[in-house]
Amino acid sequence: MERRDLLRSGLALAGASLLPQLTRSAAASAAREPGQFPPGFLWGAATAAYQVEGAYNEDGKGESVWDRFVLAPGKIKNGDTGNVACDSYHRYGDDIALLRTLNLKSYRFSIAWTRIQPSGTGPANARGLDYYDRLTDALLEAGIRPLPTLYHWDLPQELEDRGGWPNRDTAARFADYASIMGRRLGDRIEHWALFNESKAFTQLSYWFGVFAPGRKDALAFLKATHTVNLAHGLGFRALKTANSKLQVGSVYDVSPHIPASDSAADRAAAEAMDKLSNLWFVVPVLTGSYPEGVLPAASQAALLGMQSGDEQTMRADLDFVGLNYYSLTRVAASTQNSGVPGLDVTADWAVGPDEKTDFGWDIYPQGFYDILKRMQQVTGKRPIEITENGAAYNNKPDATGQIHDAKRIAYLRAHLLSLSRAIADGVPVRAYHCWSLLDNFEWAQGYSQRFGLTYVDFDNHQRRTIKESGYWYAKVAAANRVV
Ligand code: IFM
Repeated sequence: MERRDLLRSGLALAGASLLPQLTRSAAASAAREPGQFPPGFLWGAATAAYQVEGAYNEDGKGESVWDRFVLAPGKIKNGDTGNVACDSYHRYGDDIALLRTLNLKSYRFSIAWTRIQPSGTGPANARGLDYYDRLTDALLEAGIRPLPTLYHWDLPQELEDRGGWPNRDTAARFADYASIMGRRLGDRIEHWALFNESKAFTQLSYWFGVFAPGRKDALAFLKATHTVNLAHGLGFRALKTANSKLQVGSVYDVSPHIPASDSAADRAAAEAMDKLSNLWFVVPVLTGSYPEGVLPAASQAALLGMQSGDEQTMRADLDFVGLNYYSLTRVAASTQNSGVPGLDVTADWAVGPDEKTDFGWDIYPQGFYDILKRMQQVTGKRPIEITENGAAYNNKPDATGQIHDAKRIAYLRAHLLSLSRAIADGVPVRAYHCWSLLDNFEWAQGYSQRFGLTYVDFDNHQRRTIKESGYWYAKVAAANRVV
């Protein structure tokens, strides 16, 4: 049997037979102890290409919007870049060894589009494909399920130069890229996520201008949201055409939206922002239409650049849904013009009375339970994977080199208890991925915010040291319950 056939048959055992069983057991979860997870629950960790890979210009990789953005003065704390990051491009073997030490069975990573199509169009770059081929094979050999995300924010710069996500043609380009990946890795990777956090990157990149490419243009933002929804439908079908057995989902960042006060204006603002943030991507993809009550009905189609047939194009009957949860969002009506017609609001993760992480985000584990129950009303019986959850704490090694991060353990413990309650109450969650396996490049914050279960010494050859939280999480994964 050839090595690839061997891996493929391994996948049939590791993925295809395991996960349906998880879905069944999650549904039949009734009488479990608090903090106990269903048999077969999948424990994992997550990273993303630009945040960990480095090797920004190696092996034919093209320039992405983040490669360009980090060079602009004042955009990234301390002038940091992802040029080297955790050097996972060369050290993916070390990362897989870490996953094994942590008893994890699922690795969520992302694929850098610019390694595959350096300019975002045209033929595939063989050396880029080879990298993800090696990573995939090494994960499968280690008994770890690969869960790639096709788009974690690193748009090819040439596509941005042609208009970026506000240009609806970008949806078709994304589908071409998805097709290349499905054809190359679909024989070994069963589960695929299309996008990471469509809400975060469209808002931050095109509306607020703090993420690459740094545009502050509310109308461009609205168009970007629609192109991304079209790309979901097209990308979904591209993967299914490449291999009809693929299980295709997407990852949504969700958060309960709480009015900052009981005033009617704040309550209306919270309701509208909830729809724009929690529902604006998943609802159109599942139903073909946008939530009402955000944009003025008469101008919505024009604002989004909708064309006849788009309702069908963006629809995709996702096989699973990925949810990321970090904090709650407090929303207030604002007198400032946001640029989005009918939506003058402020929304923040760091203004409540709750204890904060080092990033300043409110710690609110109950919100994890609440938002899972709420999203289940939209996603129905579809299996859910928690694709990210975690906290930034910036503990440094002590004199003996150990990293004591008790606050991260407390954060994870409280959130896992909430999650186990949601599962016991019928939310069909089959997997949890901690953000992140490694301290990494935290976008506009550079390396100043550490989310890792593993400490990375960026001044010392990216040396990795598992933190106390990592060893604790390894015990949770082995016991399948909160310890
Ligand atoms: O680091 C990010 C990740 O890229 C997307 N989700 C939130 C994380 C923490 O900010």
